[in-house]
Amino acid sequence: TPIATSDINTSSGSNSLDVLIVGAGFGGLYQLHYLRKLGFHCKVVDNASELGGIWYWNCYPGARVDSDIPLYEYSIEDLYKDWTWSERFPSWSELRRYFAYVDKKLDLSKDVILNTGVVSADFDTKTSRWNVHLSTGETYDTKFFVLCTGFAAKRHEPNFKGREKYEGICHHTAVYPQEGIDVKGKKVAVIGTGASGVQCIQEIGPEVSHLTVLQRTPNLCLPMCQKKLDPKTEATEKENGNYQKIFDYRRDTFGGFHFDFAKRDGNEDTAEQQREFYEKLWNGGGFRFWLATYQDCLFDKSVNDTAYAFWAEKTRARINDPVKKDILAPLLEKQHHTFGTKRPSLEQRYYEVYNQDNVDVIPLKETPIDTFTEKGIKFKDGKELDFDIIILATGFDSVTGGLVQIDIKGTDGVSLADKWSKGTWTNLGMTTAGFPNMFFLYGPQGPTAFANGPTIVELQGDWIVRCIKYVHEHNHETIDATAEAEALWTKHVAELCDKTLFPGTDSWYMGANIPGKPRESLNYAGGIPRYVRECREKEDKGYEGFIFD
Ligand code: N01
Repeated sequence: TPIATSDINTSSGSNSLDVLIVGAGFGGLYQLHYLRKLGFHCKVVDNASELGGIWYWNCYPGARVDSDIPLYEYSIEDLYKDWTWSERFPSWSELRRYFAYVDKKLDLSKDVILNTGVVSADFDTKTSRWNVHLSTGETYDTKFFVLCTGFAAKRHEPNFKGREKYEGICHHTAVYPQEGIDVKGKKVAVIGTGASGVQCIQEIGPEVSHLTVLQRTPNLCLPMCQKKLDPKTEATEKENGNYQKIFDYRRDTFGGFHFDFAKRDGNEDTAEQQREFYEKLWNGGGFRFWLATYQDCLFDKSVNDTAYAFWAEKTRARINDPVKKDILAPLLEKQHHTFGTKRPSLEQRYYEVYNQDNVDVIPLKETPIDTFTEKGIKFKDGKELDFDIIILATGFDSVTGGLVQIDIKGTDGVSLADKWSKGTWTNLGMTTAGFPNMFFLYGPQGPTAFANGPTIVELQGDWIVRCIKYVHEHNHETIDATAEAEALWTKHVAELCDKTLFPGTDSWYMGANIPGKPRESLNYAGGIPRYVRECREKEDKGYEGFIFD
């Protein structure tokens, strides 16, 4: 809810702002809307040529969200009451239309600078303001600097040998051409089977002449159970107040969804009861099998094993070829990782695609890539395959990458990239010491990747808005995290994660997908209610763990 509407604009000059926000996705636009309501003079800067953040860039075939409606939208009544979704899990194009609708309703675009990157920023200790340098050559000075870059703003393109030799079409899913690529009748390779790879593979499999999937690790995909939505039912749900109830409830669940972990351990149930429970979760679709399962599934390997075994049995039954079965859905004895410690993707017809004669899968751990060639890819076993198109679904330098790729220098001139080069340090997952008046949301050491985006974006967004208001109303020049507080927070985040099974798996959650990146818990594993409580406590104590100037 808006806090006040008084005119408290303190900036002067056309390139002088109260708040410069980076990123025009869910997070940045939320900041813009509420800070502007308070009277702050704000601008959002984004590289893209439309609003939507991640949904602008990730327009690869089949891209769609993995949170069900109405979770994946703002909980602002003015917005949800007049918007109708067509599918339970909307596609990227419908999400883009949603952003255009939000823009129109909230009149956002007039304060968004598109087609423009933030290249660098430095804090001027004399004026206590940030100088923010844009790709256009312009510089803005701003009192507050809020980074809403999301967790996937920097794509990861592995350094494949010979990549420059390849003469065919090659794109990463996160910069897929906006106009698409005609894959019909083409020989296509997809490298990577994370969420992006899975969606792309199931979409293009039926269209291409031949598809070769290069899989390093199997994705433990769950059934999406997609369905068309009925506009009349949606309208009734809103009238009955059910949307509002869901939005309220999502703030009280571990992951910001409209379901939560069961309040019992796996071994409290008999094998038969477990099976019945798993069936129910499985048939409910979405992330239920992951985030509404036994409360100890991501802590206790023996319970996790029962979930994995159930998953493998269900999945193997859908794959005809015994070799593909073992590559895509290995039995428990040969599992690559525990269930849920890499993000499971939601799939619609993913496994059936591999039953088509024109679809092959190559297990890269057994048959590694040697080099890209002019026409395709050569493998270490000597096999060479030609492709018209190679799609890199190889993921992101997640969570921290989008922040440190901007050259941000704090009070002592040290860059954020240098500060975090051996490990990430934050206070409450929204600030970092030595970078006054700088905030980030949906970033490191917050619930980020364990949470539904819009839920956490609103919760962190509200905290940041209130904090900026507090600094302003108390006539402070700056707020900065103390080194002690961020050391404690960083330790707390690591301890929470260490109790889980996550550290045992190489995943982007742990920074383990990027060569040389520190291995650490990039996300807060205590769940949203606890996180919000901890942030609120500091706030209620007059921002304990922060210093003001
Ligand atoms: O990226 P990923 P993503 N050689 O890192 C493989 C969100 N998202 O873009 O697992 C060969 O998950 C890598 O292999 P391995 C969502 O949170 C959401 O798919 O590291 N392969 C893996 O298979 C998601 O989790 C949605 O062994 C290499 C793949 O590339 C996150 O974004 C849709 C390789 C990368 O998978 C990231 O998903 C899309 C190499 N050198 C994304 N390097 C929805 O909501 C990496 N790989 C639906």
